Amino acid sequence: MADNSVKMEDIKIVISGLDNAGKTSALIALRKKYNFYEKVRNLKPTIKIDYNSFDFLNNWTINLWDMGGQAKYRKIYVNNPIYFTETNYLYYLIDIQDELKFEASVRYLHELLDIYRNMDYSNEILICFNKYDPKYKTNEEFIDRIDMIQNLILSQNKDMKFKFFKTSIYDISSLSKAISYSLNKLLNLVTINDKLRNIVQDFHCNHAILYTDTGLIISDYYNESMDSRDFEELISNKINEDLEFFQRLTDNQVAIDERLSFVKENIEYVKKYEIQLQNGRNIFYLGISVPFKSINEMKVELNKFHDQLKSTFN
Ligand SMILES: Nc1nc2c(ncn2[C@@H]2O[C@H](COP(=O)(O)OP(=O)(O)O)[C@@H](O)[C@H]2O)c(=O)[nH]1
Ligand SMILES: [Mg+2]
Repeated sequence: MADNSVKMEDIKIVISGLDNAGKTSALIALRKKYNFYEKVRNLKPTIKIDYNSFDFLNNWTINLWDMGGQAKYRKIYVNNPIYFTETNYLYYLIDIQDELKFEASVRYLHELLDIYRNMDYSNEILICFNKYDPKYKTNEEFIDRIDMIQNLILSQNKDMKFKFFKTSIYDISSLSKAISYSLNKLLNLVTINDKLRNIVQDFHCNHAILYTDTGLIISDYYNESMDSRDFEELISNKINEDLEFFQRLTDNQVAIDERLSFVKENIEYVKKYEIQLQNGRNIFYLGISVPFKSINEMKVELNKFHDQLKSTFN
């Protein structure tokens, strides 16, 4: 029998931070996307390490190591750096609501950074200011706090690279953006990014966002004249809506090829793409906001997009 199996490459992502930073919740929220709040409220502290894994585009197995953050476990990890070997990406969550723990959190981060300095980790360290719930978005105190911690981390670790995110389980798009950022580095997205930019510019769209069926954001492009705060919020809401929609389709095994709705003078259009592979298939959704009058022309363009996806992802 011919062996059609394609070897999946393992990617190790370590999710660390003090206990109660929201690590386990973030992973549950990312996976479930809706109706998870009850589950998250009743979480017990993670015992040592929780492993989660999922397939990414039929090419990678993403292994998430949720490192229980209680002091006794932190001590075990720090004394046994073997836990951290072969990390592809380190995410570190800081609970932005718990002022009393900032110092301890930065201290533990520095312990981890010392371990990673002695390993050949050359990627960015991904820092999430977590529990930055939508209601705090305009809160000056929170913004100042985040600035302060960010500057502290940067000034004390000039030899390392960082990328900062503001995340919350009450805004799944923020979590999806954070995790997608590192996974997208595994891909060569130049053609896809260019294509989305061209579509948005040529058809005067507000946005175009390409997702996997598991809700990772592969590529996105926004109309540059719309970079206000309001627009950012609008887009987050839009992404959250899309993510819930895709997840509900999967959970209920509903197959649709497109969806169309009207928002003011625009059409919000979602198109599903299936790319057949030797060892399965990749499913993508493209969400796009296009002026009403251009929808027919746009649909022709989006049919062509299938070929670009195919040449990039198989
Ligand atoms: N307000 C808010 N609470 C959160 C968020 N994420 C987690 N929590 C709460 O924080 C507590 C600890 O979460 P958990 O995931 O167990 O933290 P862990 O110890 O880092 O794994 C739980 O009660 C969650 O409901 C968030 O984004 N915003
Ligand atoms: Mg936990």
